[in-house]
Amino acid sequence: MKELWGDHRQTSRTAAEKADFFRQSKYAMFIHWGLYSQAGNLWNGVQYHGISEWLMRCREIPVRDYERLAAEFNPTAFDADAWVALAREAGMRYVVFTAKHHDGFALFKSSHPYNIVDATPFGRDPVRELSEACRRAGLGFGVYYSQFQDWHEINGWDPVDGKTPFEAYFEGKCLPQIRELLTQYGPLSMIWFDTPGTMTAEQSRRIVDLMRELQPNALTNSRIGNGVGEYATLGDHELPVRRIDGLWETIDTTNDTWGYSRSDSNWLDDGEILRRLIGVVARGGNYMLNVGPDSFGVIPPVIAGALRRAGQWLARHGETLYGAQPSPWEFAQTWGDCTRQGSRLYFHLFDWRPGAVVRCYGLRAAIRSVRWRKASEEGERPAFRQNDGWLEISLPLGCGTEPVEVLELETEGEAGAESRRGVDSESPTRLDAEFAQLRGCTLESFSWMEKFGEWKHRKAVACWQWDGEAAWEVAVAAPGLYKAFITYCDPCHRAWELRTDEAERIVFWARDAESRGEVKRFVAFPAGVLEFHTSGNHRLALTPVLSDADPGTAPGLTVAAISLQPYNVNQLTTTVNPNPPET
Ligand code: JFZ
Repeated sequence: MKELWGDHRQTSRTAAEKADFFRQSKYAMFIHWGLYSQAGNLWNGVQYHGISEWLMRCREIPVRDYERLAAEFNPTAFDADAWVALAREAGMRYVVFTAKHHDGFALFKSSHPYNIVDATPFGRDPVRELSEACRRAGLGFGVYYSQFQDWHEINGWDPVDGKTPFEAYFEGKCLPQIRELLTQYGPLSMIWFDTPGTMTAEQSRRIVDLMRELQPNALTNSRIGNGVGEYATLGDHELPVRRIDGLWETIDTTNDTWGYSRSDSNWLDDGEILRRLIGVVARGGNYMLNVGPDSFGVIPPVIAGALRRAGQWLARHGETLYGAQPSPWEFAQTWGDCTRQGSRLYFHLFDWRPGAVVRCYGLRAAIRSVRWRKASEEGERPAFRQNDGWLEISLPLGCGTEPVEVLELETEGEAGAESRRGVDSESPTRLDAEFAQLRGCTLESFSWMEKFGEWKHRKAVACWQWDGEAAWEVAVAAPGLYKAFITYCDPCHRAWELRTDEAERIVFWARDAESRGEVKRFVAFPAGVLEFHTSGNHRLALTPVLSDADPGTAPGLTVAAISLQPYNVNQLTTTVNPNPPET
């Protein structure tokens, strides 16, 4: 499947006003709906698992057999205004709908006969109805179009007319349908392209030129291929750990499939939706979250409810996200995440306890005021202090009722932040691989599927030499003992060492955390208790322990993070403890 991704992340510059629409929006609804929704991953009486929109390809269903779904497709409950109303209640600012996915079936009236109006008893045009509903609701509207993969014509297991060369498909179906979408459905916010595969730069450029000619205000994402997109689409479900500059988005599913599947009810809840949305905005991106309506045209009620509850939070606190700048820090905090609007910072608390101390290191700005955002009243003003680079905010004893509480800070001027990571004295602190200084080892990007189409992405330190070292520069809030956990996989069953600049060291044995093929099974293992004798700046270094038992083999360990959990701290005290080491 990766061979279909092509050059899918590079982008080119875009006009300011188009970029501004994207930056202001932050949150959008992705909708995958088509003949695969009719099947719901059930085929010939067998229930399959994985992303359901790939059923035809995964099960090698001949075109003629798959077409039978069109004859049955009659989603009588489809109501464009209801879908758009949900997007609006969810706090989403635009909708992107699958006009044609890889199966080649068009969800709009196309001159190509394999379309919902001409080939189904339903006989209506959802692209038209959704574009009009979005305009009525004041939401942007875009379409997903699979410009390279088309299993009904060229990439099919049993193509109708044998192997059509891509150029013939490109000229005969792809460009004509893109032109139909650009000329018959009103203003589009974007066309969202996918899996450019082996398209040439000239072919990608021709699509972009057509868009600029017909709809110059419509954006193009990076999966148009060949670096000519205007904003970057990360890997599916990719939640970046480090801030990313420029225009970009994370796309995500509300369960584990894009298209509707009868066997997938692994729904996100409202808290998870908000934490992912906030985390992506805090790193500088947009979050486009998918729903997969069923064969009747109904968005599963469980996830619709979660989206509405998250939307109620956004109705109270959305100004902390829409149009916000990323966190001054490159990374998330132990207690949650931060966004910025000019000289105002918003601390989003994902997990907190009444009376807890919210602590962060390295803010380069004086704080004028701190207010706990309460929808009902002016909000309480927690006590705070800044000292030695640390900001400490003492939460009142009152209990909050929000899935995410928000502190609003006024700063003297625009806040910046140190790259050095603070080690909290009362909550676990995670040091991610991406922030390590490396020698004799490298930062690698891993992507794998848990089950088909359920992509996971992780950066980790690997390819170690014997003199290799991964080191983190930290600022320790308080001296004392900290229990270290190492999140890793692929161990070579040997000793490793974690050492501080005060010559404190622990040695641990890398035990089994076997991955299976490309599937990386990262596990947080306890490594030992480490002491910092002083607060302030320290250096933590991870290295393989050389022993005569291993003269030839290179040390192997794929390290994703180190977590430092205060030891002996009474976890029942008023501490914020949102990031327990991963398990
Ligand atoms: C593609 C489609 O194949 C899939 O069905 C769904 O529509 C998804 C949104 O997009 O899947 C991809 C494409 C690219 C990557 C991962 C999954 N990628 O670049 O990591």
